[in-house]
Amino acid sequence: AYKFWATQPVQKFGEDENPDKPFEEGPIKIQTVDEIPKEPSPLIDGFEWATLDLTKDEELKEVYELLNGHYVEDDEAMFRFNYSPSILKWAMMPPGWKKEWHRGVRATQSRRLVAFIAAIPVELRVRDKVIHASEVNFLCIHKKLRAKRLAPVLIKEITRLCNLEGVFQAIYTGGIVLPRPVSTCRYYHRAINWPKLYDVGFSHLPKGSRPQHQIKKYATPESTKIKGLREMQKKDIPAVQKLLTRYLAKYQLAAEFDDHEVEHWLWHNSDDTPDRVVWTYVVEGPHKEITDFISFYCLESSVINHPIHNNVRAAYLFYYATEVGLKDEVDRAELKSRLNELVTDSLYYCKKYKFDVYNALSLMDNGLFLEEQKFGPGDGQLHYYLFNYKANPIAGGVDKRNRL
Ligand code: YNC
Ligand code: MG
Repeated sequence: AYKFWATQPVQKFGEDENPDKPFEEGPIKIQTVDEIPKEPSPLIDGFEWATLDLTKDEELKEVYELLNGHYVEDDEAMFRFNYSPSILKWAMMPPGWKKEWHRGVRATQSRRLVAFIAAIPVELRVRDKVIHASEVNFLCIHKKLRAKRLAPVLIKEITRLCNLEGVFQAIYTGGIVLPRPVSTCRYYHRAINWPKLYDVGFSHLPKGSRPQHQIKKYATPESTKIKGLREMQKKDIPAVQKLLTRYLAKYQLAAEFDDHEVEHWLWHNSDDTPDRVVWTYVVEGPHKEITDFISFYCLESSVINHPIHNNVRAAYLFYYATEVGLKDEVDRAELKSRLNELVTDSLYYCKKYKFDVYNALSLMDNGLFLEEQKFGPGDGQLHYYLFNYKANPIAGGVDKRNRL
């Protein structure tokens, strides 16, 4: 098993797995840019490499259509992620993005895009070390070309393209088990539009319950409660950046964001994007200081073969931070109550912007509010992987000992 992965610089199952014997963390294989081939490996006959220019609407649309028809589905093939063109730009064109890292495969005759993989730059902190890395995502192969060992070819190509830019480490996530997760999270879901989620088969009626009871259970607040809560504005970027950086410092695995990245990932510029991707709310204190913020982004899923509903509109809880979690002696009870207030208020906005469900992972401090906010565990797991970096395991967040 893992014929391809066994050849790659990743940690193997059964190696260095004694929790009582932590090891020194760092790169697995050391290389320099001049050892890296300047040309891609050849593809099988009839296919060729293509760099996709996502600043061109036609090429963005090609990626959108490939993913819309062939990207990640749930185990029962009821839902498939439907990343909108604006979300794809947001996800693949953050500060420092490179056109070369949007790599595709075309059928030579028809010119049709049949496979894709992407990377973005990320400064990744693993415990006390910061790695100049990439994040690999959107690996997708047309359904008719599956199980032909094309995925390893795409993965080796994106590795080559990262290496050529001096990047030798990467982070990636997936629902499947590969050698070897550095951390594993579970997905949690909080129903907002319960009748629709029930209709599409996402939510079930618990034994002995009635629809009316579920609808009541998942009612959302009539208004927000936190004093000083308002939408993030451009002027808030430096304050949000500082607060986020201080908050993320307590986790063992996190990205580092500068002001430009905070602007890109968290601030919604109402002047452009036709369909909105991200919502961020800050709390402004009496002296104009930003004491908290919370954010979520929109990612729809297509409902496969349903007579009435075509899509489910999901909000994904994104970053948050609060001064309450930053005192020298953090009072868990106080943090818990503040996070619950923030999430409750964000739920008000999820409802206002017509989301059907609010999704979150068992990471950061989410274990402090998931249950109270009526998030229930889903079937999906999300495994986190590091490429060419050896690290001791990092526990997910619902286990409170050791948080991601
Ligand atoms: C996967 N998701 O194990 P072995 S997540 C990594 N991530 O290799 P074939 C995967 N590897 O076991 P198919 C993988 N899925 O023999 C499969 N593999 O060692 C491995 N689905 O290749 C698998 N998107 O071409 C096996 O498989 C080998 O035709 C088999 O293609 C797979 O984006 C796939 O779920 C996933 O489009 C493309 O099923 C296809 O089945 C598909 O015969 C629907 O491949 C969409 C989907 C995956 C979403 C994602 C993260 C990708 C990370 C890739 C690894 C990056 C490493 C870092 C590189 C940069 C380094 C630097 C610097
Ligand atoms: Mg294949």
